[in-house]
Amino acid sequence: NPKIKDQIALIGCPLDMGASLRGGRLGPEAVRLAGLEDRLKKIGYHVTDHGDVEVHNGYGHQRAQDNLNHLAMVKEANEHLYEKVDQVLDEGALPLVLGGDHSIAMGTIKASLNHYPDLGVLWFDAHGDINTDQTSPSGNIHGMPVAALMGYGASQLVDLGQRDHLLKKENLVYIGSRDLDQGERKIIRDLGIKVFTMHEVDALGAQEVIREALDYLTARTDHIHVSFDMDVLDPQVAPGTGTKVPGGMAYREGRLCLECVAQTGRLVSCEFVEINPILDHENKTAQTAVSLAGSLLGEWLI
Ligand code: EXY
Ligand code: MN
Ligand code: MN
Ligand code: MN
Repeated sequence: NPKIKDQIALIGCPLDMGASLRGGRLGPEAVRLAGLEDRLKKIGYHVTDHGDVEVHNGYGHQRAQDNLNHLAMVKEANEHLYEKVDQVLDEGALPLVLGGDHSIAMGTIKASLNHYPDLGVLWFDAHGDINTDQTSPSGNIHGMPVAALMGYGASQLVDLGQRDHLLKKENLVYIGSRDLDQGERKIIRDLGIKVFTMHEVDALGAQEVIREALDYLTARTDHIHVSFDMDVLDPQVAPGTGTKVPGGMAYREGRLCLECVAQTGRLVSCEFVEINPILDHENKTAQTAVSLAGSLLGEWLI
């Protein structure tokens, strides 16, 4: 049976220019202050905090003519993240990346694909993040990483990091979707991507959804990446995030799903994103991220 690596590399990517709201840049530090490193050490991992990758954020928000808002800043941060994640994977560690807005999944996942071309991705999110510059209603790049990882949309995003390995459409599973744009629905349908919306989580239960999702992925690959957008949780559980959508997952549903991923032993990389302390109450959302990172790394499994 596969086993999760015993070396964890924490990497912060304090970028928030992929979103409309500022504040996600404070996410990595909020998660550190909520005690992530000690929590993981208690489970028995060797944990190294690599600090934050170099990021340049601006202030305010500008809608770009080409519908790729703040492209230069988003691209630069992702290039730095790509290099860092690639390096820690070379060293044999499991990267746990802290965001930051969800555009940073481009850097993390491209580096993980460089090591595991057959990588399977579990995308926990209220959103699809599969817009292109052609379909995006906002121009915000945190709504585009999945498309870019599959080779769709702006070449400036598709060409970031390695170009040899794209994320395969059959190697992605969405969980918790409940706010998909019309263009995104069409892409998801046309590509036949596996998706468990909140409707399925409610109707089937989290246990059945994660079982089906993991059966589907583990039949295709031994290597799993978890991209966890805090807005997959209900806003009452995770108020500190920028694009809240009612009717999200309960804390215990999130925990159960992530523990089931841990049980497969196939996790090779992960990220917790869209943590915005400015919108939070007493760092509750960062604390929840710490607990869920514990679950994903098998905290309560014996
Ligand atoms: N689908 C909307 C857009 O593309 O603008 C909202 C995207 C929000 C993305 C958040 C991070 O998951
Ligand atoms: Mn630079
Ligand atoms: Mn997202
Ligand atoms: Mn989201």
